Amino acid sequence: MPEHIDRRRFLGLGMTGLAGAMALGLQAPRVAGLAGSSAFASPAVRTLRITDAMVEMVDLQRVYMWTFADALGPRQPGPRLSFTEGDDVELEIENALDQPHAFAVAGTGISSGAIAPGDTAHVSFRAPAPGTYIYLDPLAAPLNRLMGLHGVMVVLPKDGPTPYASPTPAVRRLFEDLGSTAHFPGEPWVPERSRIWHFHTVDPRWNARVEAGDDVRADLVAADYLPRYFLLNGQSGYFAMHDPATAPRGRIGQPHLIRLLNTGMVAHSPHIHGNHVFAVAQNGVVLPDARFIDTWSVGPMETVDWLHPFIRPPDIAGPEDRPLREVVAQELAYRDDDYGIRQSPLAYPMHCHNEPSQTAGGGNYPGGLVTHWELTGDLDGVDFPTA
Ligand SMILES: [Cu+2]
Repeated sequence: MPEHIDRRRFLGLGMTGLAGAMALGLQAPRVAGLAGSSAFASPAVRTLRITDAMVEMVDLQRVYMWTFADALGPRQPGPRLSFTEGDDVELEIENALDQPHAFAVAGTGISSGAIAPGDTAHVSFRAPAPGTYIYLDPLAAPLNRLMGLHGVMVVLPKDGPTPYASPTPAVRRLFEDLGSTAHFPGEPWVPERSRIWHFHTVDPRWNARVEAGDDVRADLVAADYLPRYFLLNGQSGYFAMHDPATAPRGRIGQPHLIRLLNTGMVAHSPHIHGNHVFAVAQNGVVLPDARFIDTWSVGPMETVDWLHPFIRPPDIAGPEDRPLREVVAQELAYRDDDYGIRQSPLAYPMHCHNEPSQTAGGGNYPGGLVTHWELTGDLDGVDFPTA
């Protein structure tokens, strides 16, 4: 009987996993981005179990999925792996399912090869160049990945002002300018201010076939795929939007890195409001320029890193020599008395411009791939008042 993952929980863990996380003192919703994953710091041996789970979608439908589990239990997506460049990593991969599976890191030579049902493989590697990686089961592509066998691996450099070991001059300049120039007043980027936006799709017709024990042909899945759920870090709609581990949050002058990746079957066009961002790396390559954009296509199995500058939103009119808490004091003081909805802190959406992805279950809006970022205070360190 597969474990049940309650889609609505912040942690996205099964009940056992949730209790386990609490026992370990981990507060996943609070330790966001890289800080969250450092709880599993390298270079210890780490076991990933390839298993199954019933995963609750945003409309309460339960979908059979495959997943990588660790000591905290199964989750969607799999556990985040975080290393420093040059770390010696040792993984044990257990295959608890009934057909061959594998572990590989896309874009690298790291692979377990096929693991027979019930077997365990050992994978040793040295953490590759700093960047954002997708790990997955590459067998029966794209079926095993779409069934849920995927996760994120982040590698950080040993030091330096950027997330990369060998940044291009433009990207190095961008990060060096943060907190040290008139156009980016405030603080430099620090690794703790990072988020991951992991996109995925679910077509439950295929999951049901696999659950029923059918021998599903991967080429048929690719030819007849109709996504019904769109996930962001394993969640959708309200739950993706309000998970502090997903939504960047800070004052003006506290830049964030956002690592976007797509393990689903359709391309996404994430669009961010309030600030433009800089695209600094794509598919493992640090970009030669730092393009200032507000939307960017992320196709299946692609990655892109965004530097979100957290500047004062240029769309807010008013004297620039006065703090926002004075310029928009009336707006920040607004509170809807019927619903208790506040306008402070300022929140700006990120949604996907491929509109069907904003829905769930064939039309429920806004139940799809959507989140936001929050601006909590001014450059001088004073938080906005809340009504
Ligand atoms: Cu938009």
